[in-house]
Parts: sequence; structure tokens; C-alpha cells
Amino acid sequence: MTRMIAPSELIVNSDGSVFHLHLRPEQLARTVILVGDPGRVEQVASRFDRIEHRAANREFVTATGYYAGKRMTVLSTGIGTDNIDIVVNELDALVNIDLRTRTEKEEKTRLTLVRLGTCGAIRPELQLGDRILSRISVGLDGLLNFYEGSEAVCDREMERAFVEHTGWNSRLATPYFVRCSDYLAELFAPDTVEGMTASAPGFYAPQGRYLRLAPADRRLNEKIESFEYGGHRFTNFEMEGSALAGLSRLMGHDAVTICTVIAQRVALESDTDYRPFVDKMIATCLEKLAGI
Ligand code: R1P
Ligand code: URA
Repeated sequence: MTRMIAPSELIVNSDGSVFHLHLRPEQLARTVILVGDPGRVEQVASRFDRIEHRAANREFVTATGYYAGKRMTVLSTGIGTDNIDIVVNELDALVNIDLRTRTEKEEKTRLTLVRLGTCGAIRPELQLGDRILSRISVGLDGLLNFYEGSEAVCDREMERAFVEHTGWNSRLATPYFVRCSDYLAELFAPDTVEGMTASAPGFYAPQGRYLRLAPADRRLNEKIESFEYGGHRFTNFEMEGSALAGLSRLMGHDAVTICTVIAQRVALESDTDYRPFVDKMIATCLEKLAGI
């Protein structure tokens, strides 16, 4: 029997748009660039030949237009995997749920979701301005664990090895290891450094930073840095990639996260003038996406 999704579970605004993103199905392209910073939306959209739709609600700012003849949407997610939960569910609802009948569509649409963000590098050879593609995203945030079937898209062996290596504190969420889309990884490989990225549920102690409050485990970053499994080692920290990779795998979308390094955690350096590096990352990724 067809399951009808109640108005409290999938909230649709009176203009037919989804609750947080304020988008209607026809206002979304199949290729979506996700950025954390709402200000970065214009940095991407200013490169479009033409913009056909704009929307803004809270931190979710959107522009849909054309780049080199290809229809694309750029959308800001704000910070954190909790926002990614909202964004990916509502993007999926826009293409895979009939918002009028509130039922799942038989024929599914596969979205291409490319996150262009910023990150902190934890390997000495990585430099400010480098671009890291998260081949594996490691969720320290716990979001994916709320979804049925998440084990099937996660590497449980790697998780076990990591939990053992770090002596993982059981008061924290169970970490999950998810791979990005192989197809998108191949597409962007020539312009990026391939890495394994920890997605943290915060910027300070969750990434090992110590201002006035010390992290519960002061050696956790050291243990993250020394972890090695199947030739993979951690390269960087950011805050959204794990949920994006995991939810996309569960829903059948292609997703990848690429981030520009703006903090070098080993050399203890940062760059607040990173805009030109992000600009280059945007230009390169748009060109690649226009070709697919
Ligand atoms: C923290 O400063 C924010 O920057 C990174 C992190 O993931 C977090 O969202 O990405 P964005 O530059 O895309 O926001
Ligand atoms: N974004 C993060 O999440 N961490 C950093 O160190 C830099 C950017």
C-alpha cells in the first residue's frame, strides 16, 4: 500500500515549497553545489551565465541558473550535519516525493551533490590553499546512526579499528565511515588531493582545539592523526561531509565533499584571506560539472 507522508512529517509551505529551503520542485536543478557560507552562494552564482530563480530562508540561500549551458543550483547549508539532515532530506523530497499526493515517486531521480567548503589540514605536507577531496568521510557527529540501514553504507571494520585505536570515549557518538561517490571522486581527482576527512560536531574541542576549555581527551587529535587503515590516513577536519556522504548513499544520490585548506593544524597556521583559493576551487569544479 502506498504510504502517505503526513503534513507534520514533511512540511510544505502554502506556495508549494519545502519548509526550510523554500524551493518548489521546478526550481531545483539535478546538479547541486552545496556551500556552508551563505555568502559563498553569490561567489558561485556570479559565474552563472543566467539565473532563473533565487530563494532565501534562514541560512538556506539558493540560486538556480546555467553555467556553460548546464542547469545548476547553488545552495548554502550553514554549519553542521544537523543542517545537512534538513538540506538532503528536503532536496530528496523535491525530486523523489510527490508533494501534492505526499507519496514517494516510483521512478527515482539521482541528484549530483557537490559540497565546496573549507577545512583544517592535519598532515604536515598539506598547505594552506590545497584542495582536499574526502574519499572517505568519518562522522564524529552521530547523525547517520539515527537512520535505519546506515550500517549497510558504512565500513564497520574500519570503524572497529578506529574505536580500538583511539580508545573511543563511549560518551561520544559512535563514529561512522562512509565513502563518497566513486564517479565524482574520479571526476575531480586530477584537481584535488584525495583524503580521509573527519566531520566534527563542532569547531573547537570536537576538532581538538583548546581555548579556555580543554578537550575531554587532549590526545584525541594525535590518535586521529596516527590512525591508518588499508592505506587510508586522516587528512582534514570539517563539519558536514559525513552526513552528506551517508544520507546520499542511503537515498541513492551521488555526493562528494571538496574543501580548501584554511587552517594548518600541524604548523599552527591559518589564512583568513582564503577567498581567492575558494574562487579557484569554484571555477575548476564548475568547469568539471559542466562537462558531465
Ligand atoms: C567552520 O568554519 C565551517 O567551515 C567549514 C566547516 O565544515 C564549517 O561549516 O565549511 P564551510 O566553509 O563550507 O562552511
Ligand atoms: N573548517 C573547519 O571545520 N575546521 C577548520 O579547521 C577550518 C575550517
